[in-house]
Amino acid sequence: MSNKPLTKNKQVLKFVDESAKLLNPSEIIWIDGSKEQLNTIRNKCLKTGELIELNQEIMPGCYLHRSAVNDVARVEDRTFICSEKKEDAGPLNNWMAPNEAKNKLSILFNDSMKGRTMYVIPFSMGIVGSEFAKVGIEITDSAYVVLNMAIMTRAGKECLDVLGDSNDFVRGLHSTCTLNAEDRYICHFPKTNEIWSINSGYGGNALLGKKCFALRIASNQARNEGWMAEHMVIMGVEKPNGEIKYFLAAFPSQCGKTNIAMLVPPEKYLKKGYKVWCVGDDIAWLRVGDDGRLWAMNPENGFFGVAPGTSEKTNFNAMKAIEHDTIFTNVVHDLDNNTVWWEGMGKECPKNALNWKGEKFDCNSKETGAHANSRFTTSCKNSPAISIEFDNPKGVPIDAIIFGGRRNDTVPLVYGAFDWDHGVFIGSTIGSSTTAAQSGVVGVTRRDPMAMLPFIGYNVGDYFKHWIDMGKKIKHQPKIFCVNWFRTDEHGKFMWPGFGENLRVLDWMYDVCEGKDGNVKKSEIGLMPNEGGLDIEGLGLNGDLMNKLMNVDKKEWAKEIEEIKAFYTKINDGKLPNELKVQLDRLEMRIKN
Ligand code: GTP
Ligand code: SPV
Ligand code: MN
Repeated sequence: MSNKPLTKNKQVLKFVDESAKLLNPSEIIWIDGSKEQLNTIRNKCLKTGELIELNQEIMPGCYLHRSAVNDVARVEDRTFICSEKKEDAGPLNNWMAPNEAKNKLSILFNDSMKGRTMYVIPFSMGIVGSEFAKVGIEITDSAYVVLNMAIMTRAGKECLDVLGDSNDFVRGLHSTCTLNAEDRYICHFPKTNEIWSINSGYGGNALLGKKCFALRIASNQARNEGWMAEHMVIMGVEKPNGEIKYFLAAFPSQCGKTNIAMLVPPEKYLKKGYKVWCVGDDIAWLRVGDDGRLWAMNPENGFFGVAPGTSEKTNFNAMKAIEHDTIFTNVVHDLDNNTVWWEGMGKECPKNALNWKGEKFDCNSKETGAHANSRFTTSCKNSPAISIEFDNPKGVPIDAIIFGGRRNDTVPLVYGAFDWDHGVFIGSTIGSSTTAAQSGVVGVTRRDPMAMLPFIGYNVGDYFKHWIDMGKKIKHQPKIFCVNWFRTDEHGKFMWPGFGENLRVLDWMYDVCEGKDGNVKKSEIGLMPNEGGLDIEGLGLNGDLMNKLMNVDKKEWAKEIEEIKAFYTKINDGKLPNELKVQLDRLEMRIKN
């Protein structure tokens, strides 16, 4: 039942032929992007049980998927950068020699699609045919991956049309094979723009356009071509006068990117006329424009958002977006009305339901019903707050870059960098508590530079250097800030209300970008809001709590500096830019004085 190739491009045909020889599928389906074809594939999934049709009256176009129980998150320990030289992968990546990886994985890929359909997905990261977009082709045996890629990227025949005869496309080879976790590998070949992923069907392991291409491979391309690929939100903050400034925010996985990208202003701000627009919630490709500003575009077309904690209160726009045409993965299945549920949804726990594994769910059970890394896949266009610039191939000009992490101590609610290099230093040293987005221990603090620890596709020292060098090329540099929504009191409770109220912090930044220096004072670690600079009216936060939120504790910072030193030592194989060493020395001096 194979369909005809959708291109005459010899390189593409060669890639597909060679893959088919290795994988030995029973049929080959080229994804043209049409509704009809996706419908056929969806119907097939309903028959095989890969998808469960949800209540089409309440949630039209919505489906539930359960992944294998051993396959629920990215696997950083099985993710490899296969550069020719080990040094080029650097100290923070797993490395395998390209030949070794290919030999090892070829054995696993061999015949792995026997009796299965091989799908060929042509897709574009960025607006199809635009100057800043890049084409990829993912070969996969997972219909679930096809349906997700059709939401997360711009997929279909037109991507091949714009590719023409060109050999400039990323080759992604993916097979769920046996889902054996011991033979799970996510390998990247930066030199040849290839990705080989086997034995996982989940998220960033399998939707190859996302972390594998748009960050790990693209960070290499970006470095070579003079741009940047970052794990960042792109959002517009509109003031009551109608002016919009665009911000980037880099937070590690499960630290609030989707939430801030879709932020709903608090009542008081809404009334004044503030609006927030989402351009992207996870990945940003950044370039310097002819105007000397930094421009950002979202290479993705959908949101692959964390479900637990998403409610009308925390993320109204996401709740709206997922009302229709959405795939839910590993959430609770409410059998009474055939809908979905998760912890923190703000709705009563369903009495008659199945947990993420498909077992009877008891609301009193200690285990959560939805997996902590359960997700929804939905089109960006579904969000009521999507920016009108979303389809602008040039993207948007950036005024501020925000770094952040999940820290229960040390790091205050907000501070700003003195200048670009100081901002790069702050980004390079971000620490964050690990979450369920990656397999491994949850809740330990680790350095996650620029929220890119698992995504920098080359040597981290070179990556920092690239950040410093880019700063020199940007005539009108964005201001750089650091935030921490997660500081806790002595009872372990978050002190800052977060979510919509984060707009208050963004508003302070906005004014700093406008040069309103009256709102700013200097501290040992950077610029901070002065008395009254940050609007906390109506939050019920007393002065004492605010002091705790903003406090720079010298003892904690002395410890922080030691941790940064240890981290820098780990990456210092002569590659750590001197600019960052200087910044560390300066911070140490300021804290000691
Ligand atoms: P990835 O998709 O993994 O890259 O994650 P993300 O950075 O988009 O994280 P997301 O916005 O999905 O948030 C993850 C978790 O953080 C959710 O459980 C949210 O409820 C919670 N969260 C987000 N923003 C805030 C905040 O301002 N304060 C607090 N306390 N929690 C937050
Ligand atoms: C993340 O973990 O940062 C995600 C989800 O956005 S995944 O697609 O699995 O990478
Ligand atoms: Mn992410």
